[in-house]
Amino acid sequence: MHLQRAPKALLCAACLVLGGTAGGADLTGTVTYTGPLPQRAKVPITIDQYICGKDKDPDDLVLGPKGAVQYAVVWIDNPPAGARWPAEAPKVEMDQNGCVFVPRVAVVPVGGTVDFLNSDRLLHNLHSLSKDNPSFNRTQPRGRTIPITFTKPELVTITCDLHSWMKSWVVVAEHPYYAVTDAAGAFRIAAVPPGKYRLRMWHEVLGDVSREVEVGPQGAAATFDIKTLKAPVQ
Ligand SMILES: [Cu+2]
Repeated sequence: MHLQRAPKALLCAACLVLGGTAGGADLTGTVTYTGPLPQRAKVPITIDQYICGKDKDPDDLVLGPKGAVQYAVVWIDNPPAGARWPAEAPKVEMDQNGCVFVPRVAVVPVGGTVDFLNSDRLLHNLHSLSKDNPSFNRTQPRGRTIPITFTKPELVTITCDLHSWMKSWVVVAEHPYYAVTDAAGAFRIAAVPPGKYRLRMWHEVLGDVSREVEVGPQGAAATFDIKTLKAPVQ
């Protein structure tokens, strides 16, 4: 059966699985940075150049056309009552590939597991700077998968002690109304029931910003246009 012609009841069953709530519409938008930026230099790489290269672009603020910000986290701070992750939450992986974490930011449900991978032909390390979740500090040879389960809501910084420039974040989320912006700065939070919400955005150098948004039966769109840096960029 073609999905577009599926009976309404069937589509609604899909909504339940995906969003954890009955019905709702997309809350979409973009995150941009259109403020001043200092001259940014390449990040020099002094070890393991045969895999890691000689230098790399700074990745603490990744900008696309028109100031599009990648890897901003956007979420509903006051989620609808009964918001919960579906029983079959999506599998989350974070690779170390070319001596960077891919993706730089990942969202995992509370109680969920991130499979940390190493695709590089060298030794990496996983070092969490977590406070609410147990911290971990593990060496990671090539090809070894290290599954880590996160049990408390937290924004966890992950580093590799062997390569000082390597950094990533795991967002341990209590409900599914979270999104991470793509290369076009776009986010999409699916199946949001109509209502008024406080939408929050966090980014490592742009800080933590919130705004009110009203979601109707057709959904809503929201823009975060940031003009000042909250932390120095590389
Ligand atoms: Cu490393």
